[in-house]
Amino acid sequence: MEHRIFSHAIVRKPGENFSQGLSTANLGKPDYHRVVLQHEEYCKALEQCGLTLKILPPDLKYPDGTFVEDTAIVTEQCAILTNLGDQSRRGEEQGIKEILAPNFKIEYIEPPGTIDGGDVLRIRDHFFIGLSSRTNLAGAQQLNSIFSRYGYSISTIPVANVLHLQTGITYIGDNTIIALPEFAHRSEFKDHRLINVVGSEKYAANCLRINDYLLIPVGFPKIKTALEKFGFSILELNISEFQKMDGGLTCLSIRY
Ligand code: CIR
Repeated sequence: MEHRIFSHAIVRKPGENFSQGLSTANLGKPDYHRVVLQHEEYCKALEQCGLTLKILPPDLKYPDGTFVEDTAIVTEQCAILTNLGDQSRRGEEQGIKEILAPNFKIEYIEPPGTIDGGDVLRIRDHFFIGLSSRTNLAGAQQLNSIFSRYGYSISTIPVANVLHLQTGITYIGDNTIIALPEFAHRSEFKDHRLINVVGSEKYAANCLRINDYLLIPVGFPKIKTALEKFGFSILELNISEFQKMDGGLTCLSIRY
């Protein structure tokens, strides 16, 4: 299957303690008022892409809980609840399970395996799993045995210089990837058309293709120009406050 048509997404509103989440960015403290506005704009963009949203309320137990992508891997056939890599985020998946359980066969990653959904990059029916500070080999092996029952394949990729695999590479369909050099030159991707992301635009390596739209972060003109010729409707979003907490466009939703 070349590119999935998505009809739904789950998002969770950021809570007032959002700035107490995990961060390595050194970009300062997010402004909560702007966090809320940017999240609302993000939700509107998803709706513009044709998605029906399930908007969960903030959960103050989990300052990083708005980064829902990390909690579950949803395919056409099943939903896998991850065992999040950082202890402080374990349990975020429970609220997501309630939404997915009526419609999907639920599978689980269990200790000692850990996976953050941000480390899972799907290209057609293959899943690349980033081995990162959050996702370990035991998690990838569990995912492999789950996916082998559903006809999906996986392989692993080391992640060294970014938080998650998807922080550094996006598949936009049509056999095309956007990637940082760390991933762009790997043999796995040699048959793909490549859009290189230069160092000064590193943050734009995480974009989000939804149906006929491509969401990109605002303020990265080189990547925008490179993407304009692909014929997507490009939606530029300001998510500066989420960048301060190491988050990007994909992390803020689970699409299916
Ligand atoms: C964390 O460090 O877990 C959060 N502050 C950011 C998670 C971003 N998630 C993602 O890229 N999928």
